Amino acid sequence: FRIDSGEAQGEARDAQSSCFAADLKAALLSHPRTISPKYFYDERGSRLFDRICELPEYYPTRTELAILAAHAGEIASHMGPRAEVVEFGAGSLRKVRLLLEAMQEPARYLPIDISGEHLARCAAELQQEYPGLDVQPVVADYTRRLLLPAPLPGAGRRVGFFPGSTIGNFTPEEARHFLATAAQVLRGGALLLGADMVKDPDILHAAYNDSQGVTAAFNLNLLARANRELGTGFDLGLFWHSAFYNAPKSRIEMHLVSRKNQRIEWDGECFEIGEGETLHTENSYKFTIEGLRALAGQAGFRPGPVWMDAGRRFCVHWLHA
Ligand code: AVJ
Repeated sequence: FRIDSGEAQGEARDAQSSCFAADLKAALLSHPRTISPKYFYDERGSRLFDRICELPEYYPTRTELAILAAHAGEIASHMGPRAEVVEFGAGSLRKVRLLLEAMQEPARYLPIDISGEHLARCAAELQQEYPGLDVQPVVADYTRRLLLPAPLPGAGRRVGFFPGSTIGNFTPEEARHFLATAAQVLRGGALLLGADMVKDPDILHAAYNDSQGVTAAFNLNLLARANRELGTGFDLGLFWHSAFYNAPKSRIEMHLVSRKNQRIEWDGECFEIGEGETLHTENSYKFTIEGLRALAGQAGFRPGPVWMDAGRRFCVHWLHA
């Protein structure tokens, strides 16, 4: 699973495309129609997500960065000397850099990501900046299985890093499953987990319905990507972006809503979508401190300190594995 050749990357990409085709087909045939948000992140989707993080309405990224910057020293002291950082998803070099700057002799950095090209770029960039750090990218879908290299001889704690409230994309059952797997591979170490908090729905609504329409473009990119990679012929003008807060489930839901009755012919099959019917593209769960600690506890972690911003918008948890 190491990146070692262009060929391996090509294979990984092809494998991803065929999963996308199968999952999209299954989504179109099911009711309700649901597809994993992991398919947002092709090259263009990753760029759109970077733009979301800069939006005035999208507070999570800058809030988490501020929390990490304010408490990096304390967090690093929990990590201890020669720690190894395992990052789930590799989109946030800025975040891990804040940790590495504060850590005492970081030993190794293992970013795990599904997108081989993005990962290779990020890893190479970081390796240049930290010549003494052992940077080993791992191309894998960390929601499926976690295979990590053995700890380095003489290494300190193995600390997982899962920032950005990506945990919010999982259903509670999926989150428990992911956390239980993470607890196993991090045993003896810890997980540093960033999570978006339950708050005024108006603030949440604005964050997922930005005035520049970048989130709408990000959502619609799922169909654009399908057109590019799978040859589905979706007319993007026939769908609108919908994002709303489902309070009983403490989650933002994103959907693509069909503006009219339409028929999609693809791969020798015909799919009908009625006016107002949706493709559910993302859940983004919001957490309370106690709710997240309980979830982590059920997965085998012992809850530790929690850092927050003054507005209690975002939280970063230290969880003992
Ligand atoms: C990357 C899953 C944390 O849920 O806020 C941003 C993705 N979707 N705007 C989030 C996202 C729409 C983001 N996560």
